[in-house]
Amino acid sequence: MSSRQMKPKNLLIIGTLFLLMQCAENKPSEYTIEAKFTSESPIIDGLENDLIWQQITPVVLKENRAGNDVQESGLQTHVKTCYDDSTLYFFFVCNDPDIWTSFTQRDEHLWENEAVEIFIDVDDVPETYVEIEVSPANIIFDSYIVDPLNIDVPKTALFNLKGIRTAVVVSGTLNERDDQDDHWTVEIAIPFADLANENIKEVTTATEIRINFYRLDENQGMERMSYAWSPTGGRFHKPAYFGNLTFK
Ligand SMILES: [Ca+2]
Ligand SMILES: [Ca+2]
Ligand SMILES: [Ca+2]
Repeated sequence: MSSRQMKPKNLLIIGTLFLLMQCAENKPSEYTIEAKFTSESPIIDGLENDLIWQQITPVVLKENRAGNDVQESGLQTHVKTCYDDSTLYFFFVCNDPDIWTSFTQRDEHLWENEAVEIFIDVDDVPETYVEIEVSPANIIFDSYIVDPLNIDVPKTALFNLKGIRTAVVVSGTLNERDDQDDHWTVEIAIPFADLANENIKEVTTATEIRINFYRLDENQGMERMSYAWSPTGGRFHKPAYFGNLTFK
């Protein structure tokens, strides 16, 4: 046997590792978020004082790479969701000592600064889903991903959610990097009709929806962080890790 040939024991170890990696990729998500119905639609103004938001307990994002809880409350991210007959709503609270972004136009690369993100997959094809980002300046990036491993950003970003509405409130001073900010909130409305695609003609509360929430945060003097509801361990574009959105 030449030194370049693997010993059977080594092959077995590599094979086992490969299988374990496959299992990790395909593990059904334990993450479920339940959207609560509201007959009174929240007002999209970035304020959490709508009655429905008062009735919902948020989910909390974790450190995406390590999968750990965020210990420091001043850095935590909370997300709520609800729906009415036509629309899905989301509310993010991002605790943040340093709120900034340089982008001013739709579909610019918001992920290079600070942003919250929602990935929504409404059809049976894991490779196709909508990516939505909102910056602290209330700029939107929206795209329709068709190949998570090979994303053509200019092309996928041509997709626009026609009826999306967003609002941001900054509690602090946007882009003044040297003072101490508190938090920023993002309120988002997405019509169900905007989520239909070539694989699914109509999206309703009967649709099996897979979803994940993320946030990118970078503060003066601190390490750049990424947060996720269902942590992916690395890049965000891993649909196998998306959680489930259910309706009640
Ligand atoms: Ca509101
Ligand atoms: Ca920040
Ligand atoms: Ca777009």
